[in-house]
Amino acid sequence: MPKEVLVTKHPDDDLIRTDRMPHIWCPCCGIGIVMKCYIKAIKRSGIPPERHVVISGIGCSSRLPGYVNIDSYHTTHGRALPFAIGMNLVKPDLEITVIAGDGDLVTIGGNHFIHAIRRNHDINVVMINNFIYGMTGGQHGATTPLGSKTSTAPYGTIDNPFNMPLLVASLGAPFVARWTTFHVNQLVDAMLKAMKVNGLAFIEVLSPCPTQYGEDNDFPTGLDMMKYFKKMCVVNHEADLTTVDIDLKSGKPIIVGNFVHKEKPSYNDMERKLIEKITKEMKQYG
Ligand SMILES: Cc1ncc(C[n+]2csc(CCOP(=O)(O)OP(=O)(O)O)c2C)c(N)n1
Ligand code: SF4
Repeated sequence: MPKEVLVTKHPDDDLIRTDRMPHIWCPCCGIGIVMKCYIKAIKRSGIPPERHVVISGIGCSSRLPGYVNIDSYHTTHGRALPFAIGMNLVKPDLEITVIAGDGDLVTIGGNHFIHAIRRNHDINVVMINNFIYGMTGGQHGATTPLGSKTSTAPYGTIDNPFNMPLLVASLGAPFVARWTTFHVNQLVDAMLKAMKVNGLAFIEVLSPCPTQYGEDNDFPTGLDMMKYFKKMCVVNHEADLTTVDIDLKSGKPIIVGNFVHKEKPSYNDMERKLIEKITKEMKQYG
């Protein structure tokens, strides 16, 4: 009879801060799946872990960097991008990924977000869209689907949400994708593509928050939302982005895919060129 082998170590333990466990996330929350995908992407990227940096703001999603065993920064609510931009300008060789919640990134942090995309800073941005402010009690934000019941809209929201892929593509980002926590392989692949992009790469990841969103909106468990993603998602990399808004009430399919993948000079490229030009001109004038 083969001898029983007791496994005491998980293959990803080297990239997890196991001393921080147990984590804070609720059972069936999708954030842990995103973390697993990010760790896989780091391992497959060919870039050594010491060159990866992960930065977040504040929220349930923003706790993710605290559990990954690489250099990580848990900053202030909505301000992960200013930290990331500063780091990218000073240390352009680092592979910087911002992972944050939808509330953090585009509700309070919306202004930083649009300008970071416009200038095309070389940063990977993963937005975990659980449709709600999870950590603080289920208030609605800029990505909450119309008609959702929330703690601040008990009769249903009347605010139109952002169509994130359309918004980001319209600002010129060279990489724009949307996946869900159901699409783990596609999400790892999108993260790997994002790491290779020269400029701002954006991935929206739809993720269950059974505690603050699902319970009041017909997805009482995380599994209910995962089943919904499985049933309703349609992969269309060529989708017309004006049509990919999310409506969880009407039976409209959720369009997922790698929608934009193009080359474009990053802010660092433009700055380098400018410095070269000015240096040349200054030399001419002695
Ligand atoms: C300047 C500031 N405003 C408000 C808060 C309170 N706050 C902390 S987390 C959070 C919401 C986080 O929501 P989201 O980014 O969607 O992440 P989730 O918890 O859903 O993952 C808020 C409003 C804060 N910490 N700082
Ligand atoms: S409140 Fe929602 S987002 Fe936060 S840990 Fe719980 S399930 Fe996840």
